[in-house]
Parts: sequence; C-alpha cells; structure tokens
Amino acid sequence: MYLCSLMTLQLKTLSLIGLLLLAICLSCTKSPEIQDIIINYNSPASLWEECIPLGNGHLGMMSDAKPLHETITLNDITLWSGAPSDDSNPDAKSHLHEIQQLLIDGKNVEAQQLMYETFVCGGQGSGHGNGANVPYGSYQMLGALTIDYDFGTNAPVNDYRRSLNLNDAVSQVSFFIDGQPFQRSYFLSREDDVAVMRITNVNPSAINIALSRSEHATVFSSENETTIQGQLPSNVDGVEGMRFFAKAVLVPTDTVTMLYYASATDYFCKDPETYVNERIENASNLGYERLLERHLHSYKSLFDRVVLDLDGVLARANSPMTLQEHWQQFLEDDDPWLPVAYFQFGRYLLISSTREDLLPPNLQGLWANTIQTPWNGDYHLNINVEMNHWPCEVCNLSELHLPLIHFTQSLVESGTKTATGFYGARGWTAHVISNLWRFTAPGEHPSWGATNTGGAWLALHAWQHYQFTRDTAFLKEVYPMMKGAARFFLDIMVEEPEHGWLVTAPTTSPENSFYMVDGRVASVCMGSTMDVQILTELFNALIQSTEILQCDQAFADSLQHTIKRFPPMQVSENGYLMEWLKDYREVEPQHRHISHLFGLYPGSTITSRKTPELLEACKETLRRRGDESTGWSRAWKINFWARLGEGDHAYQLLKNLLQPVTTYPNLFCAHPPFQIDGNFGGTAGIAEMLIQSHDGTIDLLPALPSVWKNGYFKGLKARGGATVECQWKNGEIVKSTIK
Ligand code: FUC
Repeated sequence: MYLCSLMTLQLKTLSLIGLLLLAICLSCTKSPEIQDIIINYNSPASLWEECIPLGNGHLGMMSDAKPLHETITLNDITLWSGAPSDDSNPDAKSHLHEIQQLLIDGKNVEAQQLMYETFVCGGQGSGHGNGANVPYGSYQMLGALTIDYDFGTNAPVNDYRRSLNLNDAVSQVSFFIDGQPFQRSYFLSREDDVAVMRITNVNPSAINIALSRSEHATVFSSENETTIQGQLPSNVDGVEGMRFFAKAVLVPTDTVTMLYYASATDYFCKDPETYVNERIENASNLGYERLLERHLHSYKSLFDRVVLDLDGVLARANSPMTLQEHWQQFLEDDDPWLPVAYFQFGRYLLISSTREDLLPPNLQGLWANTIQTPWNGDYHLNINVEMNHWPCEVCNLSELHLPLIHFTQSLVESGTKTATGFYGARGWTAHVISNLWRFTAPGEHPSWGATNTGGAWLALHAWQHYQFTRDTAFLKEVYPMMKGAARFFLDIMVEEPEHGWLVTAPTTSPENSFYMVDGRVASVCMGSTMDVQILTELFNALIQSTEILQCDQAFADSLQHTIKRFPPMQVSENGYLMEWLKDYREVEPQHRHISHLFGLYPGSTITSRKTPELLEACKETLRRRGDESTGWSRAWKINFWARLGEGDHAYQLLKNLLQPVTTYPNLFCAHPPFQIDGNFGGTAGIAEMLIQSHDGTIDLLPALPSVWKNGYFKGLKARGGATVECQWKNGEIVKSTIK
C-alpha cells in the first residue's frame, strides 16, 4: 500500500531545494527512455582486476574470458581457514585500571606501552593481516576452473567483445574465428544457487574443463566433469578445519554446450557434496531458458527498484563504446555515463556479494584470488564493513542490510566474553577486526586494535534499518543486541579530570596518532571524538527505541543521564573539529581515516539544522585532510561534502575516486589493493548528492553537482519508509513523487 501523507513519515517538514511539485499520486511521472547499462571491453582480461565479477551472494566467479584458454577464479563466501579459538587474555583485565589512570594523568605514552604489553588479544589475533595459517584464518579463493577450447584451427580471433549487462547480471563473450561466430554467456543464479555458462558452436568433445587449487585439495576429473574437495587448516589443535566441495559439469544440448558449477562448505551446509550435486542436477533439469528466467526474476526484483539517469544518458546506456572510452569521456568532458554506471555497478555488487540468509560482504565482497587475502578479507569494524552497507537503505536494497545485522547479533556471544574478560564489564563489545569465527577481542596491536566502538557502530546499522523501514517487530528483535552494545560503555567509561566528562578509555581515533606536548607519539587516548559521536547516537537510538517499544524506562534514564556528561564537539583555535579531547597535532594530517567526522556522515550528530556552527569546522577538517587518499577514504569524502551541501566538491571527490590509481579497469575500488568498500561508499555518495533524510526532513538534490544539470531518479529511499522519484531540469526540480 502506498502512503502518501508525509505525516506517516513522522517528518516535521519537507524541505526541497528549488521548485518542488509534490505529486501525491502513484504514477504521474513518466520514465524517460531507458536502455540497459552495458559495460563493454574489447579484449580479454590480462589481470584479475580486469575480469568481470559475477556473484550470487554465495558463489563468486571472475573469468579472464580468453577465447582459447579461459581461467575462472572461483569463490564461496563461506570459505575460511581457521576456527573459533580462545582469544582471551587473562592478564589484560588486571591492568585496565592502571591504563585508565595513566590516561587520566595525561601519560598516554606510558598507558600505550602498558597496553602493548598487556591489553591485546590472547593468541596471534589476525596474524598481522596474515591470518591464513593462524586460528583467525583468512577468507580465500576456492580455486580456479580452467577451460580449454579446441577450435581445430590456428586462425586468429577477430572482433572480440566481452560485456556485463548490469540490468540482468549476465555477462557475454563473443568473437569470430575463420568468420565463424562464437559466444559464451554467464550468470550466477541467486534462485538456483548455481553458476550457468552457455557455450555456442563448440561441442563438449572440444572442451576440456579442470578445477584446481594450489593447496589443501584433491581434484577428480573425467570427460565432462571435474570436482574438487578439500579441507582448510583450522590452525587450532584438535579442531577440524573447514571442508568444501565443488563441481563443474558440461552438458551438451542440441545446439549449445552448457556448463554448470556449484560449491559449498560444511559451514554453509551439513553435506556439501550432496548439496552441490543437487544444485547441478536441478540446473540440468531446468535448462538454460528456465534458469535464466528464474535468475532474471530474482535479480531484477532487487536491481530494477532504482533508476538513475543523468542528462539522458540512459537513452544511450548500451552503446557499443567500451568502458575505457566512457571513462575517458568522463574524466575529460564530465560525461555522466560513468557516474550512472558506477552507481548501478555498486548496487549490482551488493546484490552479487550478499544474500539475506548468509554473510555480509567482506573486504573484497566475495571475490578473492589468493589464499592469503589482503587483511584476511575479513570484517574491519572501524570503517570498512560499515561502508559496505551505506547504500543498502537509500539505494532500496534494505533486505541486503540484514546479513550484517544478523552477523552483529551473532557477535554478542563472543562479545560478551570479551566484555567480561578484558574489561569486567556487562554488555558486549567488538573491537576493530572480526571474521567468520566471530572474533571480538582487541587486535594484536593497540595502535589500531584498541578501539572498542566497533560493536556500537554495527549496532547503529540496526537502528538505521529501523529508521528506513519503521519495522517495529524488527526493532524489538534487535533491541537486546543494541542494548548490550550500549551497556558495555556504561561500565567502562571514566571521568576525564579537567571537565568531569565521561569518556571511553582506553581507545584510539582509528588509526591515527598524535604528538604529545613533549613530542612523543601516541595513538592510545581517552574519549576520541568518534567514540563520543558513536555513543551519543547509539544512546539516543536506544532512548527512542525504549519509547517506541514501551520498555526499559530505567535503562533509558541511565543513558539520558550519561549522555549529558559526554564531552561536547570541540573546535580547535585553528578552525577544525578536534579529533581528540585535546588539540593534539596529528602525526599524519592527511590520514585516510576521518573518524571524527563520523557524526557528519554516516552519523547525524552534526547537521546543517542541528549544529550549523560546526559545519565550517568540518570543512576545515576536510581541507586539512585533503582530497587525495586511499580508495575508500575518497569515497567517504564524497559523502561528507554531500552532507555539507557542496555538490561540486563531492563531484570532485567522485572524480578522484574514479582515477585509475583508486579504481581498477573492472571498476573495483583500489585501496590499493582491491577493497570493495570504496565501491559501496562511492555508490552511497552519489545517492547522498541526490537525496538526504537524516535531519528530520527529506531533502531532494541537496548536493547536486553543477555538471548534472538535468536528471531523473526513481526508487531511492528516505527514512520513514518513503520511496522517492524526482526529475530536474537546469538544476531545478520539475517533478517529484513521494510514496
Ligand atoms: C582499515 C584501514 C586500512 C585498510 C584496512 C582493511 O583499518 O585503515 O587502510 O583499509 O582497514
């Protein structure tokens, strides 16, 4: 049912930039002409970062799409080495008070030293980012599928093309040999959990397939079939590592050869082999047309919810131009094809790398091409996994937020042990890194591993899902998790001596360090600005939740009482928002993390209506940090400038993000190396230029870049459950619909 009254949105005002015609009707805005967005290449991939990523939230594959000898990198989002392990450190708790006292006394370096010696996880933590062979483990590639084709000729390959259609998640390869056309189509079906490949004009006897993996696996191959099974190291004595099974088969039909592939682990299901065999049998029975139909139905039910057009680009979205040509036109002439494609590519990646009942996208979504994935391909909680989920709500993929929220709920058990074991505190906590095994302890190095607001930040995602959906039953379900995340801080905060403020201690401002007055360098501190903002927002969310759910008045009162004692946002005499309680000089003023602007984005502590006096300080902070940085950092800055209402600066950052140094030829974001967070942050940033709803109002085109003079979007979401459509000309809104 469509709700057309703004009162149902519980929004106080509706403020729109430019002329707004609020059309309270269901379909009075006509969509412009729309073509599918097709990303084209005219040569096979020579690097993994040139391959087109395909995924269904469980399986991932990236083919180099070579005509004669094709290699497809395979992924399964559940495939991790390592195992649950004991990360406790019985020594830590006995030093907590001493560490806190040193911080209260202004002896950060000494507090930090003591932390290095005592307040780290037991065991080897993430193995300093090399966790494949320690209990923490690593997300990793499953293996490769190689396909050799015998065309019976040495004639050259002509007119080579490969493409990805974002509107149907089907990839195609085509070329000619000796004037004869050859074509391959690929998709990964969410519906049937199988990879489907259709090969024309080559019969199975001329195709040779083989699965492979460099370690911990056995391969069996026969004429039309290849299987691989293996077991990864758990790295924990007496504990079995994860088992996996995968299979590819060739199935000849009248005119074409089909290839079906599936994989599973014993984390995913009890009996991976049976599961995989069933998936392949199911696929063979259904056949290509039916599989495609089912795939399109499930994919499009998510993807088609949002249309974005800039300057009529959708009328030429599927032109034969290559991605590189479009890219050039964007960088040189601001052609909007790439921003539109990049925006939808982010939505495509989200649909491809997670599914409701499974895992959230990790640092690489679900695509990895090594056994030791950078940073273990894990869940980093001090920006990265959160950024992965910034597009979920506003870009109308709300259900794809749930895997993260369920993952957060599943951290409570281990996070409760961490809270008790390390802090003697109630509630639960998670620090900076987490993994499939629900790691929540401090990281192995306090310079980055000491931040303990990771769980609190995650809990705010549940609140955001509620804000967009107004689903009270959902709120009731996640309330205990959110409450536990807040309760932890009621127990661990200390009083800062100068003003009597209540602050987190020990903590850091991720992952920055500063000079003490005596010139020594420290990163461990009390009450980093980011912590204050996260906790203010979490506590306020819980206070509102108790009102909505009519529960826990006493707990709400204690939060209310505590919030009043939090430090205020402080502006340095140099004009920027202070990152720490004291105006320390940063060791690295251009540091990639801009944690103290959490409250500007993704948070809403700082807004143009609530705290207009802080906006200039945020701008100064951003100017000081500069526009250059790693991929995800540039993406974050798009969102900041959008929140500051500066569309042209946000656009400048989008251009920075889309420089070849931070975006690979397949549009994957480069830290470098590949990290998917920047893709999702960039997508969210584009949405944030077009619609915002964090400040009690719905703002349309709040940060429209001047180059996007004319445009149209449909299906973006606002808090309160609203679905919004908007058309503008010469920068002015000519039509909008809010359902
Ligand atoms: C954060 C960042 C690093 C990197 C890592 C995976 O901790 O500081 O730059 O992105 O996560």
